[in-house]
Amino acid sequence: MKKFEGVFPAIITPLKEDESLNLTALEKLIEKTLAQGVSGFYVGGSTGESFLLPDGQRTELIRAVCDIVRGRAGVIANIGTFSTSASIRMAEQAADAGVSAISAVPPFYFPYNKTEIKEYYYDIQRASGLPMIVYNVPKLSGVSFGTGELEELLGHEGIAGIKQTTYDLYQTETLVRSFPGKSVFCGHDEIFLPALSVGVNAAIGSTFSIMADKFIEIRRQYQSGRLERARALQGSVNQMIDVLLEVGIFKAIKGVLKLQGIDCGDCKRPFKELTEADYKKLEQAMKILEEGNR
Ligand code: MN9
Repeated sequence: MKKFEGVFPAIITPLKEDESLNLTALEKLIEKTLAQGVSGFYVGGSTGESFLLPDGQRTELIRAVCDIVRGRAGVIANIGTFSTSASIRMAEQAADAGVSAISAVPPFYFPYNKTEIKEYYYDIQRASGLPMIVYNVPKLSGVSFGTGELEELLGHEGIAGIKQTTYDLYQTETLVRSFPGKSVFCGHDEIFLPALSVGVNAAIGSTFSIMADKFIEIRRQYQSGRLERARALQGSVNQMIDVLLEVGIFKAIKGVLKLQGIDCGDCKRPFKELTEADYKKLEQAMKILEEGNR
């Protein structure tokens, strides 16, 4: 099974005012980050406002990303929805579009037991024939896995890896050590360097859309043993992330992209539009990020 390595932006979904996909902005975003050296893209995840998109639009997005990327990088699509059958349908459409792997948030809202959740993953994987990356995001899904439960999932042959959107590096280290052949992705950009130090070699992150170059550099510095430089860079991206989180992470990323010349529209309601004061904060943070880099 192919092991993923490198930096994968969890891309935002560029929208026009009528909420249709903005394919021109999508292409610009993909080309910009490919030129910076990203290894692939994570599509239709939390950052992509997946659960706010109407039926069919997530599939349209997955198709569009595959068409733009044309095999130059990996494409991992979150096809997780509320039911096994609907997720299988989306996984089949993603397979048809040519994705490298699928991923899924655990089924949520209803209180499923762990057997139901595990079988959800196995059933989708089996039906689609694609490698599956489990999306562990307890903060948003409300589903928490113990380390033993994740080990059981990763022990299954169809499960190719896991996107660890938790701050629990003890759990992450255990998974990396126990499953050297599987892909363990860091899912929190603010702990990218600490994750590298426990053996993680791949990351999926929302902020890579606006500063992938910085993370690629952190990894390069880490790999060449220049830890102080890597730590300084992590510190400078974290100052930016502090502001993004304060403003509201997904809409703030769209705001920064707009300031960088790629207008991806606003996040869908109930998210509120950015205010003038928000834009000022973002502009200031961008300036500090660039200055810190000189
Ligand atoms: O996809 C993102 N996860 C979520 C990854 O937003 C749930 C992260 O990149 C975070 O946005 C980022 C800020 O906490 O690490």
